[in-house]
Amino acid sequence: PVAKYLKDYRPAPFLIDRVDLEFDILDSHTSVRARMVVKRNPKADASDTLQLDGSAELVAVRLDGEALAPSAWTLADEVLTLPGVPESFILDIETRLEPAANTSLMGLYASNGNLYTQCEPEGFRKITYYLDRPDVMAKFSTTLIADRQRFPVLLSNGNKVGEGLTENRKRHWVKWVDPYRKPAYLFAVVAGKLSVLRDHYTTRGGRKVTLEIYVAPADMDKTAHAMSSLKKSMQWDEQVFGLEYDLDTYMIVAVGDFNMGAMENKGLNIFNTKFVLANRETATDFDFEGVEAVIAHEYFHNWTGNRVTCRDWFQLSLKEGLTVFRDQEFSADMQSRAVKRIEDARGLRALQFPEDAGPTAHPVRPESYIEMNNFYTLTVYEKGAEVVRMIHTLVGAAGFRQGMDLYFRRHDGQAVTCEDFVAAMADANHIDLTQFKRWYSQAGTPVLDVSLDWFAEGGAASLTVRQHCPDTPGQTDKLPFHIPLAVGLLAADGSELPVTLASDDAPGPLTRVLSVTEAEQTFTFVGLNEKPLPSLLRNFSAPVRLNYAYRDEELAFLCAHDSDAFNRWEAGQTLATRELLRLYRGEGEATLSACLIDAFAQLLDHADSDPAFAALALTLPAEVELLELQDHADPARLCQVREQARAELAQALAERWDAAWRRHSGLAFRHEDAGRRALKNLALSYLALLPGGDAGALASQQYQQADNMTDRMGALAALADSHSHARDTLFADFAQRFADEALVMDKWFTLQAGSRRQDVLRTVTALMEHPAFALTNPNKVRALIGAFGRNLAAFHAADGSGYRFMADQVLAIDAINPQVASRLVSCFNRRSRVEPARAELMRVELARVLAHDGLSRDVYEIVSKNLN
Ligand code: B3K
Ligand code: ZN
Repeated sequence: PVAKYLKDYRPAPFLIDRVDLEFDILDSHTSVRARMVVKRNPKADASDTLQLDGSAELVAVRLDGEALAPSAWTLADEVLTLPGVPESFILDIETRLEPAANTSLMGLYASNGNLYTQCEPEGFRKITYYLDRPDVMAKFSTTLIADRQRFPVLLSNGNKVGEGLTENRKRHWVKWVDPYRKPAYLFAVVAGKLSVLRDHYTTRGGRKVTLEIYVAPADMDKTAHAMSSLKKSMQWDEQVFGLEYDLDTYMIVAVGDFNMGAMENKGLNIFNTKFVLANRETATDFDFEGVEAVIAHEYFHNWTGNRVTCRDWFQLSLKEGLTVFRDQEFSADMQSRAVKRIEDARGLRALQFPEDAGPTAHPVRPESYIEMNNFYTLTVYEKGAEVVRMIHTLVGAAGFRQGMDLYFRRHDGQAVTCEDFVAAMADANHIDLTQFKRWYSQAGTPVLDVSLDWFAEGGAASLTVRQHCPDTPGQTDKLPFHIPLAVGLLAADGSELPVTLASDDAPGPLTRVLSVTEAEQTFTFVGLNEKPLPSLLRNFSAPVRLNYAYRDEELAFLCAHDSDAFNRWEAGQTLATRELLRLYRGEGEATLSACLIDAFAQLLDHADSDPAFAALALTLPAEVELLELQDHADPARLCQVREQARAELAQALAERWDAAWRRHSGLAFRHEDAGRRALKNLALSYLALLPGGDAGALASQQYQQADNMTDRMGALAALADSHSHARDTLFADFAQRFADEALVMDKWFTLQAGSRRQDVLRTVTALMEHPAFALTNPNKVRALIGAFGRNLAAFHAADGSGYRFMADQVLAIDAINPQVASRLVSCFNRRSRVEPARAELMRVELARVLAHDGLSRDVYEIVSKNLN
């Protein structure tokens, strides 16, 4: 397999102005006719050889109406070459597809008898031969013809312009026209038997939009939340960014077989059922939040992605980083801003930081790829969003809006680069973001080492900040980043002191954003009557690791008093991390310090004022985060130490947990009580660790009385690690109760695959035979096998059984769906973190995978980087 490079980008030699597609859907196959209006690209080097991407079965090629003899073209390596073509011409291509045999879920595929497409990034070439690259933007029309009974619903992008019956009246046709130019990756069709929830939204400008959510008939009772999320998103984008919807119909289709979360096809979003279907009996609070966020994300893409798209796939973060930032802000406005920020930062640190430190580390704008599907990463999405957020922090909300306005004024209807986005932000705000752009080109997580010197005589404190960024594959000796560092200063009584620089003529703000641009830099704060305690990187103002030599008591103080909620949470986490690593290394007492237990006791005593925050603050750092902080780690021991610490906290605070559980139990369901449910379920999970406690009874009681999935799952989760009779009863009841709910069964699989029990591998192997499991369905694979890969204790079993199992599954799934397989194999990426004996067992399994005949490009790319 060969890599493609950003530096090799050239404009396409030809452009496609229009494409008219006809899908003839038959029992045995689908035949596709594409008529394209092609012309030479005046902005590219002249050429009379047209090369189209494609891997579908080619039936016929006609140029300006003339059938081309097979000698007039060549087809090799998924490229159709037509030499000696005129300046402009009409090309007709006919292909034959077998959607029922397409298990990759890219291009046109079947799910449950219906047909769906997925084209981003390079799936359109599985449908026809085309210039399958995002800078070729054409106007599309689509005609679908199919049996009326089997495919009553026929959808494509844009507006429906006609429909009718065929001569024998058994089949019908529908024609769609999309008035907006778009790259092929935004193309979509759906055909099948679906029910629809319909509603309306009138835009600020007065456009009446029909909103439609298409699902399997049995799922109609789970569509209301998605619809209300869509309306909220439409309104929010008008209010915050002045952006309105631009077609008369907005359609969302839910499908159970889908490679990722959802897809923003113009006017016709296709979603994983997981991010559409939700009602109180089947979905947890977390699921509800996820549906709202993903609906918003795809809707926001209509402007950031579709109206303005990417020049090439290296620019993916142009649309993804920006759109994630937008959906994060939307969610922050819909719920608690501080809680949302903590959740996002926690996710970034637990998942993206390891990626940035591992063998597949890459910049937000990658420089090369073998398989583009491998680059829909946490770095491109989540770190990309952090990069956009830093610009927002540097220019402020109003400046950011001006930058967005300028971006759309300049680039509406175009395919552009990350540079273009940054230029709009810089120009609108008259600032220089040249150095800032290193965030797009340099991989790795920068580390800030910060110290404070106090000068009592002058009432001044100077903060020295040193930054460095570790080497990553192919990148060494990185240049300093431009880092917005938000800082506050606390007095001994917990009050906030103004952050005043010597150059200020009045007292400064209580939170000040410092621009750190050099490898080492000192900032001096003046006008202080006492030595302040610094609160650093407030609200997680940059995606960096920060070191400051706080004393434990200082962390406990920040945890109790910082006005910045993020840093209150952060201080508790830092304290806990220290304790866990100390226990892991066997330093000092073999029990938790009183300082940590007191800090947790205080958090718990004040929990009811913001239970959602408290639930986050009272959760110990994840095992994956701890793994990153330890060389030659023994994952089993890390897990054991964390469990031991949880057991200690359970005992030390037993009465408080019990009281918290009781205070928040037995309430009638209200969505807005999600925080209380989170706290209650956390309390239950601690109570379950008390030796001789009655957690089994409490959990059973909660399970039986639950009027919502969050509580039912909370009860089940609390018992997942135990060997009790109550556990077996509840798990069996759950499986029976929800046997027909695919998404709920996924939860049941995940809980068992994530269990601490010794027999987890045996359980997972047995569950692969369960009637609700299917290796061909990505949700099932992620729920069971993916969850096992995230179960550090089981995956890293000392005998290598976890590694062997995962490698076997990767190979089995690669033959079905390479995208899913390559995500799974990433659980081997932290090999360099673990102790040598395990690392060697991992290497052996990776080598076995790499040696496998017919390995996909997707898995090859990840594994070969891993073995380098
Ligand atoms: N743009 C799609 C992702 C496509 C992934 C292809 N492997 C979903 C999203 O980010 O909105
Ligand atoms: Zn996206």
